[in-house]
Amino acid sequence: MTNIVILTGAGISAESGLGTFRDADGLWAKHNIEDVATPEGFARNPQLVVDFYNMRRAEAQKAQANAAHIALAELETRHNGAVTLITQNVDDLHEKGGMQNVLHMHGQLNSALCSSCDHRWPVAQDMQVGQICRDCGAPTARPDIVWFGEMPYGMERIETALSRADIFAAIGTSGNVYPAAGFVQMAKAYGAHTIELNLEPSAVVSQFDETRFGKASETVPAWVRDLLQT
Ligand code: BV8
Repeated sequence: MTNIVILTGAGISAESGLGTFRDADGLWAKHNIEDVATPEGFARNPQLVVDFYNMRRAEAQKAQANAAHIALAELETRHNGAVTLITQNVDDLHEKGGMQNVLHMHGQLNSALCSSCDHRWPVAQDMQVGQICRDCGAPTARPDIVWFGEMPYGMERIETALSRADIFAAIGTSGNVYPAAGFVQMAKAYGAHTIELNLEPSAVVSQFDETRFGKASETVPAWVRDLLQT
């Protein structure tokens, strides 16, 4: 019974047409991180930030899961040990691909958060600046996204899963953002076999026991086939 922990990043959604962050034509090439992915940026110009996430929510809604998302859902169904999927992605393509349990450590486009009372509720349409909280009625709704300088979600569950991992895989992430980029080190310290599946070497590639380079829609189904045959 092997426990598998998987961390995904924007690269797994690239072939579904969603932009990554740090590729040449990525989101950070068109937007300033400080302006759209920090609490200070939101305080400075909430309309810019709300528009940025409205645009990404609309794009994600039109996007379809690709073979990589679908392969991971098959692994979750057929693997006889635990499969813990942690994603840095805020889209719902893992869910669209059939994954039952997804830990969105950086939040989700389809969720709103009230800055006053911490209430969360599903959103499918555009959000507005000063949107009213469905619970406390204050005009303090914001996108339910973890910005830089904010605590990622689920860290205790993540650390527990990493401490029990026999296999840790990072898929489609450049390894630039912490604490996610540090998970491989934690898993390794607990004795996990670590593998990176990416289009090109990440910033933390040297910490992996195994690497498989290529497009996620090809490397992930092949890796899942290998796992399910063992
Ligand atoms: C925190 C919002 C503390 C959601 C995001 C100095 C040193 C170390 C750390 C820090 C530091 N200074 C500041 C920090 C902390 C900071 C950080 O790490 N900064 C970095 C930039 C240095 N981290 C934080 O602030 C985090 N919080 O530390 O809190 C704390 C403690 C106590 C109490 C309070 C607070 C919060 C981090 C979350 C920030 N939010 N985004 C959104 O808008 O989506 S991060 C952003 O980057 C996204 O979430 C994204 O998921 C994440 C990682 O990017 P990737 O997914 O890796 O995407 P990227 O484009 O970079 O790479 C894509 C990869 O895919 C590439 O490798 C490419 O080759 C590959 N690829 C492309 N196509 C394909 C492919 N692979 C396969 N197939 C393909 N077809």
